[in-house]
Amino acid sequence: MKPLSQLLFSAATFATSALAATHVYDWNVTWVSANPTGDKERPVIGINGQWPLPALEVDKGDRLIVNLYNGLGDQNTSMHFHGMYQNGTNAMDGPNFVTQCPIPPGATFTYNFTVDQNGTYWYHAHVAGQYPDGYRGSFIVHDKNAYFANDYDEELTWTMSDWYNDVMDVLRPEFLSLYNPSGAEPVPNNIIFNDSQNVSVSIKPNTTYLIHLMNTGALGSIFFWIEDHNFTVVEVDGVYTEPTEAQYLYLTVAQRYAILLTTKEETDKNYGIVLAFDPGLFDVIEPYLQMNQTNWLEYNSSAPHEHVTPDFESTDDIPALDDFDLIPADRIPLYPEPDLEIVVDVTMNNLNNGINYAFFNNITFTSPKVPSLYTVMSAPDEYVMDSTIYGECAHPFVLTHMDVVQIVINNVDPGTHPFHMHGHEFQVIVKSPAYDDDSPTAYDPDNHDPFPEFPMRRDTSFVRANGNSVFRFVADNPGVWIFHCHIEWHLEQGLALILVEAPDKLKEQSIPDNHYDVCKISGSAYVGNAAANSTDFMNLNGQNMQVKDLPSGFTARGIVALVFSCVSAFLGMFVIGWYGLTDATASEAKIIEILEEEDAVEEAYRHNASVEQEISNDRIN
Ligand SMILES: *[C@@H]1O[C@H](CO)[C@@H](O)[C@H](O)[C@H]1NC(C)=O
Ligand SMILES: *[C@@H]1O[C@H](CO)[C@@H](O)[C@H](O)[C@H]1NC(C)=O
Ligand SMILES: *[C@@H]1O[C@H](CO)[C@@H](O)[C@H](O)[C@H]1NC(C)=O
Ligand SMILES: *[C@@H]1O[C@H](CO)[C@@H](O)[C@H](O)[C@H]1NC(C)=O
Ligand SMILES: *[C@@H]1O[C@H](CO)[C@@H](O)[C@H](O)[C@H]1NC(C)=O
Ligand SMILES: *[C@@H]1O[C@H](CO)[C@@H](O)[C@H](O)[C@H]1NC(C)=O
Ligand SMILES: *[C@@H]1O[C@H](CO)[C@@H](O)[C@H](O)[C@H]1NC(C)=O
Ligand SMILES: *[C@@H]1O[C@H](CO)[C@@H](O)[C@H](O)[C@H]1NC(C)=O
Ligand SMILES: *[C@@H]1O[C@H](CO)[C@@H](O)[C@H](O)[C@H]1NC(C)=O
Ligand SMILES: *[C@@H]1O[C@H](CO)[C@@H](O)[C@H](O)[C@H]1NC(C)=O
Ligand SMILES: *[C@@H]1O[C@H](CO)[C@@H](O)[C@H](O)[C@H]1NC(C)=O
Ligand SMILES: *[C@@H]1O[C@H](CO)[C@@H](O)[C@H](O)[C@H]1NC(C)=O
Ligand SMILES: [Cu+2]
Repeated sequence: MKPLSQLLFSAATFATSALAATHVYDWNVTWVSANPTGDKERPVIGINGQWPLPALEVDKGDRLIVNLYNGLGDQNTSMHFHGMYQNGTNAMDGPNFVTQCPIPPGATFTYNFTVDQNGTYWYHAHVAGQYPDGYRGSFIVHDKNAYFANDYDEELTWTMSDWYNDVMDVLRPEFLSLYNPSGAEPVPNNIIFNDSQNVSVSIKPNTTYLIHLMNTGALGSIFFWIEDHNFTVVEVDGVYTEPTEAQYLYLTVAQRYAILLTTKEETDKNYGIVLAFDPGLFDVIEPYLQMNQTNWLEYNSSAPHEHVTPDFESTDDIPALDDFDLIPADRIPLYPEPDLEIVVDVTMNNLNNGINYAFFNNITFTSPKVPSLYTVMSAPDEYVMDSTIYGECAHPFVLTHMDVVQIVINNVDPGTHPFHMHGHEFQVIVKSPAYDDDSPTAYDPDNHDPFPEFPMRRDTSFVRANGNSVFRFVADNPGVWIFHCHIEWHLEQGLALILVEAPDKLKEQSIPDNHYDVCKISGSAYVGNAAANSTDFMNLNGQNMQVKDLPSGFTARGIVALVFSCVSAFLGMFVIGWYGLTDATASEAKIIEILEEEDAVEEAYRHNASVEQEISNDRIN
């Protein structure tokens, strides 16, 4: 028998009432090493010396307390519990400079909230492109009252993700660079299943499994299916759906599904669990990139494990379930006509430093000096409803409590963008097809398909190339919520805005001292407006602004030409800049400054060649 002290203190989980438990985790976040693909051992971000990261599992109603110690040494960090509404606990949401200060090395930040939701979630860093370094894990909320609670025997969690052989500290500066003016995203090296590959999942015959699926990747959308097995979708992003049979699913990064799968009665054969990248997300398909990956539903370990070769001409032919057709099990009808409509155009373009950025209505998200939640907390009541104080380039929209809000997204970009809203799920009431590059099509309020009667709701929904989408939700959760593209590269490029929801009500919430302590340690301001002015909230002098625009007419190709001409001039091969670049601009000065370092010349040549290659690929696509 264990001594009493151990019985009391060894378990991190203890019941606080007959119903709800409190789970306390002390997580030490450090660099460890891993090689999930067999390709390359690389640094990854682990927890308590381990990677893959722990799978979080709680029951609905439980409290979760994570004491997060930043043991990385060289990077700030944070944690976001993706899909949690953080209703009443906005301070626990995680994004840096939105609801908290970055957690510097050596500091501990405590996340503490109750979970009153169902289903399939995940957790990941929300700072400086960090989560693709492996800093993400699954988070499952069990619900014994689920309508399908008695329809399954066992429960499984399968994650899927793209995988890079290089760390973000290498990839990020190469991506956000003058030498990558087209903004071509780094293409992953591989695809992984449950942080591994070629996994055999040993299952029992004639058994029904509830399987939680999630794409925890940075960029790649993934088609998912199981050879010769159909299944029933019962949940998307934490929202129960009416049971819907499916054969193929499509998961963008950050999307989740829960399915019921009944295994066969015979055990003579194993079946492939197949993951296939959507090539549409990648600018170039490097020859080394394996586009699909087989794992096995293993009925019999001594039967063969055969690789499945998807027999589709192209991924366009994969008849994946359209989530737009799903009906939420609670049958919440279409929300009424909106009180507030936010219309945003999505574009990508270069700014004056030659770097390619992403924009909502010409604004690329630029962090305020003070986390916006702390601006709400420190501002006098008469200012909180004025979006000015949150900073122009944090792109704030102030919402009134209980308003019906409609977000219209017009994608004036040839890429697919999976948009994620913190603090809510939203109804997806329009999801247009893709359009050609020469005819991006905006949502037309006077000419659209009828809205669904019971629209599907989720927290991450993608907008197709050059298409549009309309989301609706009720502003019933006071908080500052970031709304952003979940492709981590695009978030780094600034494809985000903030919803400052009912700041007058939000002021009733409190911020633990520990959170402000972290600001003090990291040297971040935590009172005042976006410019950290706490004496005059309407004075935004000194706020962080986005980089200036390029001179008009300047294009990505122009920058390539400029870099090329500078390199050539440097080498003495007098070449005049193309595209009429007679005006020596700040970016040219910058290029020259960079090129003054001799090593950079060779580097520039290499990049220049690959950029031109990518640009021509862009044109072909
Ligand atoms: C975190 O882990 C590192 C590496 O194992 C160790 O040096 C450090 O003392 C740990 N810190 C805490 C607070 O647990
Ligand atoms: C998985 O199988 C593929 C194809 O056989 C192989 O290339 C890859 O190295 C395997 N991955 C691991 C982690 O063993
Ligand atoms: C961490 O955050 C602080 C406060 O914003 C900032 O000054 C510092 O540069 C950041 N450190 C890194 C390594 O990004
Ligand atoms: C977590 O939050 C609850 C509710 O606000 C509070 O009572 C409790 O003391 C907090 N625990 C920690 C460790 O911060
Ligand atoms: C897959 O990963 C989850 C954690 O996310 C773990 O619980 C499960 O056991 C793993 N399954 C297999 C088959 O490796
Ligand atoms: C499979 O399960 C069903 C229902 O649980 C049962 O009726 C049937 O006999 C089982 N079949 C076999 C081969 O065990
Ligand atoms: C799965 O569903 C498809 C489409 O409805 C059907 O053609 C196929 O036969 C089904 N497969 C199995 C194994 O039930
Ligand atoms: C969560 O589960 C409860 C049953 O436990 C259900 O009534 C509710 O509708 C579910 N929520 C969603 C968003 O599906
Ligand atoms: C699957 O991978 C193979 C080998 O890389 C490739 O030839 C095939 O086109 C891929 N199919 C799909 C649908 O991804
Ligand atoms: C964005 O900038 C373009 C070009 O300067 C302009 O035509 C357009 O109206 C701007 N859009 C918004 C929403 O401000
Ligand atoms: C937040 O809590 C309030 C009060 O209980 C409730 O009315 C509202 O629906 C909740 N919002 C979300 C997004 O959970
Ligand atoms: C804040 O605003 C006041 C009044 O406009 C101004 O005098 C002061 O310099 C500002 N402080 C900062 C830090 O910008
Ligand atoms: Cu995007």
